Amino acid sequence: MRVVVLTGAGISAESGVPTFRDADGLWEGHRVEDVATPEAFRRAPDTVQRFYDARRRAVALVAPNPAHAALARLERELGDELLVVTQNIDALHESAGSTRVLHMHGELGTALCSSCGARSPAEGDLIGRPPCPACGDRMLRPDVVWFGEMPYGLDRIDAALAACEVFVAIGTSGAVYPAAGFVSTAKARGARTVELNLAPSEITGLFDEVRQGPASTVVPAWCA
Ligand code: BJW
Repeated sequence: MRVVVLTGAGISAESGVPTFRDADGLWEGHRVEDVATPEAFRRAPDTVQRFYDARRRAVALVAPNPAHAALARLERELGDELLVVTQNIDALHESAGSTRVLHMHGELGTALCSSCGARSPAEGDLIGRPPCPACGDRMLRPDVVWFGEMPYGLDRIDAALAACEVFVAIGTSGAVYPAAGFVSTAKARGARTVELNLAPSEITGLFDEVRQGPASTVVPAWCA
């Protein structure tokens, strides 16, 4: 059975990683669209860098929860018939043992050189602006996808959506495109669509099946 799983911030919430748009979310008091942009980085690079450095330090201290573990087990059963497309920039899927993970909004663990495009490990803080190991420019930025930028891996995602029999969205609000459009793409190509979320999302009505509850409970139950 070919399965595409789309994950959002909700799957990492019970590991202690804040979501974006919930009441106690990361961007509370700000419109995400005003902060997560290349313009915001150009205006205040050190502030934005400090914010991602703090998040990198915070996710280094958290552990995967039973939802991440259930998806890793599912991969061991399905092999290359499963693709996890995550919008999350933490590495909790990998920590749980998943290997077929596509980070469409980038990763906290790498830095991107705005000058030459090379990626390098971002293990410590980047606020001191270390030079790019490939070209030497001090143009490193977080390797994340902000509004107005092209998400990673869209061709591979599109091919997987076209071929999948089941599409599952876990812990995502459906507020951000193109990820919010994947359910319609998968459905148009014949897949059964399932939403697993604590609460109704902006696109709940598009799914064939909806299961509500915390990811640490509903994901293992769905995978079983
Ligand atoms: C639980 C739980 C528990 C809580 N258990 N659940 C129409 C079509 C195409 C594009 C656009 C469009 N209209 C506008 C656009 C442009 C724009 C966009 O979407 N804007 C919106 C404001 C409408 N999109 C873009 O600019 C994207 N690029 C782009 O479109 O390129 C051109 C293109 C065109 C056409 C095709 C293809 C490409 C780029 C978007 C980049 C988003 N970047 C961010 C920041 C990344 C770095 C970082 O982490 O800081 O990504 S914003 C932020 O939102 C982050 C997330 O990945 C993303 C989604 O958030 P998510 O994961 O859904 O979190 P929340 O907080 O919103 O929801 C949490 C959910 O969990 C809730 O549902 C809770 O109920 C649930 N939950 N606890 C289970 N315990």
